[in-house]
Amino acid sequence: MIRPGCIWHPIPLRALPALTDIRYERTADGIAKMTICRPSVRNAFRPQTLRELEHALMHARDTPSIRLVILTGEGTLAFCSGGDQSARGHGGYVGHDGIPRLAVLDLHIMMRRLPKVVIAMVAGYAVGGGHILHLVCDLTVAAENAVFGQTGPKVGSFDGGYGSSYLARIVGQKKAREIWFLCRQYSAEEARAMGLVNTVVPLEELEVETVKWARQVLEKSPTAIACIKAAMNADGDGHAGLSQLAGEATRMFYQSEEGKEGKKAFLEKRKPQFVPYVQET
Ligand code: S0N
Repeated sequence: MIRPGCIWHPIPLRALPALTDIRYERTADGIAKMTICRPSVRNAFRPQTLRELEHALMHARDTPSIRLVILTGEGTLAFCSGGDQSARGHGGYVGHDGIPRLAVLDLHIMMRRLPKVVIAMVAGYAVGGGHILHLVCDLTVAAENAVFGQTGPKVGSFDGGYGSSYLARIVGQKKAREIWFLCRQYSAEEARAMGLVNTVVPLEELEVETVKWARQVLEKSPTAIACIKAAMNADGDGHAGLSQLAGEATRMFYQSEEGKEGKKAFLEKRKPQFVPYVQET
């Protein structure tokens, strides 16, 4: 028999390296901004970019004083041009470790599950996987120079997840098929007309207007916002969506006297007294 002590070795958890592909900043009043900083490739994402965005999203989720996230791209030419084609190998995008992955799908889910609003601030191209990134955001503020579209069938890729079914929910089946089958580019105004973006503003007003939208959200009840986001996602996200929505209910239940009584009774090794909390329905 192998003694457990002989085969098990601790796994050192490496601290995340300094950010190279994104900038992560915040305002004093609780707005975080994540900027993809790869302008020489129109802010295309590689595995490292996605890893950094995931790390920043986890930080935003776990920091109560951060109440909203703005996702954007460096410069005025592109929000994001999707997966970096030079990092694309067989079976996914290859990072430093040489393993091909389709990690952007995890990022989509993290953005959907974040109980805080995510606003896409789009200048220039939001195409391919970059188009899906803005799609998955809760709101999109676009500059007049913004250009939207899918490129997958031109470059030999496609997103059958949120990039297809959720897109069709937003713009309708016919339009979504047009977007994917023809791979056309759409102006900011065309995107607004099909419900893909919330508002279009002059490029020089993009950040001011996005922060204005963000601050209007910040004035609202954070619990109401978290619950409504979870509720809107629930029908598209199946059990995972229901779990997120129910998680918000659980969080509130934990804060109630009834919820606290269950825990207190367990720790005091007595029977819980739930009778005072019986409600008439
Ligand atoms: C963005 C476009 C329209 C900009 O055109 P413009 O302004 O004329 O500039 P260019 O001269 O074309 O580009 C400037 C430089 O940037 C490089 N570059 C641009 N985009 C990319 C890119 N995506 N990857 C790598 N490099 C890029 C150019 O090569 C050029 O470099 P230099 O200066 O050295 O010549 C135009 O550039 C364009 O059409 N870009 C390609 C858009 C595209 O097809 N993107 C990929 C689409 N596919 C995906 O996004 C993958 C989806 C995905 O991620 C996924 C899907 C399902 C499941 C999982 C995944 C997953 O990966 O996890």
